[in-house]
Amino acid sequence: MVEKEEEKEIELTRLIHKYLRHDKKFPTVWCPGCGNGILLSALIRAIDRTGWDKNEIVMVSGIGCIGRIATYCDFDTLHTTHGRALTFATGIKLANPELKVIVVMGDGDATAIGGNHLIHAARRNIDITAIILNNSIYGMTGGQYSPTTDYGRKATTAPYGTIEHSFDISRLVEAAGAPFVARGTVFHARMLDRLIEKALLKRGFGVVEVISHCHVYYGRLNRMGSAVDMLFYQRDHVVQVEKAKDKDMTGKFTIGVLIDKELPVYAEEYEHIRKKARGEVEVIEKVEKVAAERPHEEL
Ligand SMILES: Cc1ncc(C[n+]2csc(CCOP(=O)(O)OP(=O)(O)O)c2C)c(N)n1
Ligand code: SF4
Repeated sequence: MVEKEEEKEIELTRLIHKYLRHDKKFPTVWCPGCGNGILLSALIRAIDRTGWDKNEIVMVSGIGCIGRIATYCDFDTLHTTHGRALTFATGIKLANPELKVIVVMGDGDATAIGGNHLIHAARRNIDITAIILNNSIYGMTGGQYSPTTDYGRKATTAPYGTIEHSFDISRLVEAAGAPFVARGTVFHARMLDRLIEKALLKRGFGVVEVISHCHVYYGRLNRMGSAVDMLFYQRDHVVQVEKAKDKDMTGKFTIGVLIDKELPVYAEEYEHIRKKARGEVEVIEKVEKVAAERPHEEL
């Protein structure tokens, strides 16, 4: 048992040294107990398992507490303007489709000011992984309600409870056309890294909605208790997607892989159009056809 614990610690130290700017940027700005740290560790575990070279990865984040994640990661990183992380990421991917582009956003960043970019990135099927940390509030700016704050819940801008109805982020991106959508929680930390790994390896726009907690604002204003109480809240309100059929889902949400399908990817289609415009496609298609018919001949 002790040996196992030691092994885990060694593994964690290895990941910290390999992937984080541990000697320059820590401690984080995050409040003790915030779910952001759990996401950070799940993310580096998932990245490590892909086997990707660090130099192939670009991490892009927006503004918000979770937006600071890019500061702590030792990849090529871009900490962009609020709501625009996906637009910067799209530019990077189109300029160099070989890069693995990971975008991390908060619920406010992704679905309020950046909502437009989110639905269009999903619709276009840009080959990017988008991780959306959903803590149901604007953490960084002091607890204003966001598009994911549940009806009736309190925020600093809704002291009597919000009268707006919340988005279901996963269903939103599914409806917009994303070929891979998963939802996890920071309570289910081990499952979370598996979901992120799947999204990273997915060809196309992969979205992972991560249900988390901001005990400092959302928790306090809505009397939900400590960070630990809020983690237990997540535990008690989820159903694994495979077990959700015929279950009463009132007040609950599903976790797991919600959508996984194949669709043409934007950067490849775009390259094809460029070749067509330059008159090169016909030639390439002809060469390929001849090669298939006469595999052993010199062309
Ligand atoms: C153009 C612009 N509008 C508004 C802001 C102020 N602002 C900074 S962070 C933030 C909300 C962050 O909330 P969320 O994306 O949910 O992330 P969290 O802090 O909860 O992790 C806002 C509105 C800004 N920085 N830039
Ligand atoms: S304000 Fe909320 S979201 Fe931001 S670091 Fe603190 S607990 Fe986390």
